[in-house]
Amino acid sequence: MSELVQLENHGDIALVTIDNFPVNALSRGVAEGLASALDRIEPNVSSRAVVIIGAGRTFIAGADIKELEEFAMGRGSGAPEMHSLLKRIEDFPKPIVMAIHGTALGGGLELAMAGHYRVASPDALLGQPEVNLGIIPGAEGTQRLPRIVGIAAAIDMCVSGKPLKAPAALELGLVDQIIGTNGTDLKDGAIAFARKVAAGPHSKTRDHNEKLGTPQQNAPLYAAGRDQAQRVRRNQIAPLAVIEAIEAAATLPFDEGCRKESEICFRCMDTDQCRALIHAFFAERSVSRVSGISKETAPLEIRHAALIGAGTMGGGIAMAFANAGIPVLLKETDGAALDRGMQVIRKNYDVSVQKGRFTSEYVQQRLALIHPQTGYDGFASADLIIEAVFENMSLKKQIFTEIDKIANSGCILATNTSTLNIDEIAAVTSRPQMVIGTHFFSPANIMRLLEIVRGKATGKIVVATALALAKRLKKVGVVVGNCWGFVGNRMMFPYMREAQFLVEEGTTPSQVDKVLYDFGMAMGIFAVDDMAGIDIAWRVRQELKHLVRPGIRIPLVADRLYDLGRLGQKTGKGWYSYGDDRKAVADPEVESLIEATAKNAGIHRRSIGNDEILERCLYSMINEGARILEEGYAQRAADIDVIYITGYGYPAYHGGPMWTADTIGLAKIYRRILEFEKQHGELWAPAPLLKRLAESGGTFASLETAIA
Ligand code: 3H9
Repeated sequence: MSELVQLENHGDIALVTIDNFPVNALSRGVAEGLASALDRIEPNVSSRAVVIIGAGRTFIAGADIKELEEFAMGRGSGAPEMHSLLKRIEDFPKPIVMAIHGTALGGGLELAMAGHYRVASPDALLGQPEVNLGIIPGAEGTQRLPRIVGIAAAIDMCVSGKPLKAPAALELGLVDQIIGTNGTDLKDGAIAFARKVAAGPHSKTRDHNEKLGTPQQNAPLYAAGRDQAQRVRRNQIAPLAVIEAIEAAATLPFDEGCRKESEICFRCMDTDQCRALIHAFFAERSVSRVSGISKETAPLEIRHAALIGAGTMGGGIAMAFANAGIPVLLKETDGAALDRGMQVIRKNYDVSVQKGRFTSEYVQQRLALIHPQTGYDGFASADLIIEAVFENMSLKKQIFTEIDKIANSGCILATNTSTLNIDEIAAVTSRPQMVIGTHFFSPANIMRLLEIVRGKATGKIVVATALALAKRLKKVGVVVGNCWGFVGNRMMFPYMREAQFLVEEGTTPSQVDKVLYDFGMAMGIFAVDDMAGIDIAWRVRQELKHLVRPGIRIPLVADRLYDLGRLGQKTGKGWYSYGDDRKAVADPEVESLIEATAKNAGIHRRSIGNDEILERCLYSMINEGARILEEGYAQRAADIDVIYITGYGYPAYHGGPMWTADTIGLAKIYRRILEFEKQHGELWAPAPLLKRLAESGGTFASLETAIA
């Protein structure tokens, strides 16, 4: 018997336990173990029914994604052949009860649906999240799920990838009974359930065709599904492909439908989107492995936090803490600013209630955790103080000098700077080892990224605490080194620079934004600038002026917009104009301004194609990413990818900028950068690391450096 699958007899019930830490992934070994357990149970006359359950915290969280990755990358044979195992389960002469706790996802739910009954603990989650990996359910899920829940619910589950909670699954017939509401243990309850059904007849899911609907009934469901796929998963292949497979369930006999599903699944697996999404899955999980921080580095406990600044960032951060149940003091300089900040917080919570995200009771509890104040009362007992005022070094230094005196000796002092030097800020305190950068992204209560900036003196425990805090706030913490703009904004700078040069040279903000949006960015860069505020970027430029070398070309139009008071969405005008509906509309005034500015500067204007726009925006970013990696400010290329996917709206199905670069081919990018260098000068000098990798046939993914 395999170590991954154990078999015990509980009287007349055979109990099969899958034990493949940490999430009981349905690997080759698990599939083989299950088959051999069934081989032993079948001839055993004293076993009348079977319960299959997961050890540890979950049922089966899906196929082993490592095996899928090997296959998608052309290195292995992939997930185990599941069809014969599923057939064996469904045709088994004794009833099989699947006992689900934690998650039954992907192949886990597919296996469960081949069983004759499913019981679940009240908090179990059941879903087909394969689209998140760029594939479709490949173990007969698209054929069994519609037979159990109907076409509409199957489309919704497979296109959204969102799991159902056990009570909703019960309503749809995906679960037969919930066990545990009265304190019964799932295993005991499932065994009792199996005993009850042991004598009766048990049917096969594949034989249930009654929920499959008629072509007339289904046509609008497929159309709505395709619409949903294009809306929520723009540009992606798998969500549309999964509808094709579900259509096959309704039109073909079961076995033929399964063959069609396999064909579609293999087609999806052989796409750049699938490879990129699998990369993104593992990348997000690898960021918590930080060089020099071992599992033994125990984080400090954050029981009380304090925040300075109740503006857009401070307010969002306060909400993130309150949502995680951490009480937070929120300080502003005067009552009016504090009231404004609290009003925004209340308004944001009201919107969440209107959208059904939170209940009013939940919101009241969260608001009670935020304590608005104009002084430093209570700061002495905070475990963490975060400064979130605007980007001005002298103001930040003044605040850190003050809080260093008030805070207790074990308190971490963090700055929410997006660009400034952490070491310079830490140097004004008596505890540089306790100072760290926590760069939140706006809106901070929503955006998942937390860039954790490690200064020269920042202690390991402080870094470990920031990583643990990110998890608690339901964010993805990525540790980066202390350089200008850190990782995200440092790469954003050349990206924005090229976008602006492109408009000066002849294109328009709308054309640039459309190219970026069509590539998959959540928003075009000019639309982002308008949302963030033209004044915010202007302020950063003022702090940066001393770093700009004389004679180097700099973008000119953004400063003109600032001078004209076109500060973006907040003033109704920026790169675009905005009406009440906040929709960006191209503005002839901006186009004239761009033309006049270019003329004054002697810039020759020409027609620019979409390929050049995309290449200059992406490659400038990638080139900077290569410098960051080489200088050790990011530990691995995947960290940069996670930063861009979770904080900058980069499409996960392109894997992040460094993964995109590997996919395009570094040699090709290097050659193009050399051409840009010839045309535009030294700003396009290729990063030495890019040159080296391009010449040696290497990739960013194969590198791993230590944080500076
Ligand atoms: C599929 O099933 C295809 C079939 O249709 C076709 C079959 C033929 N495989 O996320 P966490 C690892 S596609 C391998 O930090 P959480 C993960 O890398 C699959 N490894 O925990 C991490 O490792 P490490 C469909 C997996 O509590 C550790 O487990 N299923 C898998 O925050 C802990 O993970 C999915 O897409 C896996 N399937 O969240 C579900 N899953 O510690 C994917 C996890 O070394 N998984 N690992 O970094 C998840 O959504 C979350 O992991 C889960 C737990 C919700 C389960």
